[in-house]
Amino acid sequence: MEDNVRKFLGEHFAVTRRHFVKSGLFSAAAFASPHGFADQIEQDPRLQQALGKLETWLTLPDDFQDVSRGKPKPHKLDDAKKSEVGLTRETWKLNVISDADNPARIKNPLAGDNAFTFAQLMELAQDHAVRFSKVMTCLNIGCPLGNGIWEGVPLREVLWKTQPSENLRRVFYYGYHNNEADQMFRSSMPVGRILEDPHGLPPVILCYKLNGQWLTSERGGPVRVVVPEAYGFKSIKWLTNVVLSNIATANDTYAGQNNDVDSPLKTFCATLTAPNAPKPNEPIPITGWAQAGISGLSKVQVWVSERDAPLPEDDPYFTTAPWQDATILPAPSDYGGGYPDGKIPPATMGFDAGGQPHSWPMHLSRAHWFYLHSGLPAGKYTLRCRTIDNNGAAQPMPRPFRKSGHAKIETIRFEVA
Ligand SMILES: Nc1nc2c(c(=O)[nH]1)N[C@H]1C(S)=C(S)[C@@H](COP(=O)(O)O)O[C@H]1N2
Ligand SMILES: [Mo]
Repeated sequence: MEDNVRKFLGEHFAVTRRHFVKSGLFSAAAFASPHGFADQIEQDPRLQQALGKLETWLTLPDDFQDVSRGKPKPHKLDDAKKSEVGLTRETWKLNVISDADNPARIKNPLAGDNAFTFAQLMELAQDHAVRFSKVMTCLNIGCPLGNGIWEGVPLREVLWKTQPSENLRRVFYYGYHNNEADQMFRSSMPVGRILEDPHGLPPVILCYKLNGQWLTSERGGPVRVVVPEAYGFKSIKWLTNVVLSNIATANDTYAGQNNDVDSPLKTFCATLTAPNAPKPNEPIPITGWAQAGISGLSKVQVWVSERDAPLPEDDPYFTTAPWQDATILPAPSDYGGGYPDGKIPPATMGFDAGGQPHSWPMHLSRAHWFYLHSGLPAGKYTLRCRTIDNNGAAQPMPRPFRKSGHAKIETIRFEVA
């Protein structure tokens, strides 16, 4: 590189770096290495623009996409009605009872005058509250709904209050559904998952805060279930009833719609900024998001092929294609999400006392990535992107089935002209 060019880039880069550090997308440390990905950012203003458009790591509670059922949707009820049916913190009541059809033996059902209240939840929270990050993703939608820090009390703390002794194998639960049986949306978990956390997983919680703010009605407040490793349908909103049962199998409402209701989150990715009519031989900035499923996220990769070139035979998932590694963005300096200082609060699982992540990308959360393609001659092309999990499995494996959650390799067609 010519010295004067280097000098120009140096000055320009200082401005870029300040901009990105200030915007919170990168920490100053991320820019410290002279020949890392920062070089690519330095050299391409359109990549800078695309990165500048990325959402913060945490989604603002109001920016989550909504998957709510009900006529009317419970969060659309007026305040008086919400108060009447227990959808406010002041009036919320949770029943925790035995299943009449498959009874579990419990000594102390929580119902009627003995129903569990929000004040009691807050009492438990003093000693038992936990918070952790989780990406909320619908099994049937191809992109995450939002990434947040969810705070709550482990469901087992409330379960033990019922004094169960035997015949308890499954816990199912549902929320307010306008008191119409056919509007009920129910999920279930094996009791073992509620009582004990597999290595590295946070507990199943009764969640009352998202990103440090009271859970809004739209997000399922005052209280919803959050299952860290599960798709969204296990995280029941406007929770009103938990049923302790001796039923041996899942009885989720979602099972009736051909969904694999035991499928934990998959690792997958897609683009956010895709090639947009690039000019010949000009660099092509690409950005996207990725979800770290239960088996983690080790790489995002992209592959650009000529549209008319034959595809590899007997290789439906393109495992032998010349995939290129993209850059997964490092932990940001500003996590966003509505935290006033953009910092992760103390005692958040997965982060140290200073708010630094123990590992990155964060397990069961969303990451962002970019790739700067060096440019292509005029022609028609296909861009694909995929993830590699921590076991070395490439998307859409190891569970390619659509109704176990979306993990299809994204395919984008574009033309260089
Ligand atoms: N009570 C109730 N809880 C529910 C649902 C619902 O329709 N009713 N939808 C579920 C589904 S399918 C998903 S994907 C998540 C979405 O959470 P969100 O709307 O907060 O983004 O909520 C789940 N919890
Ligand atoms: Mo969903």
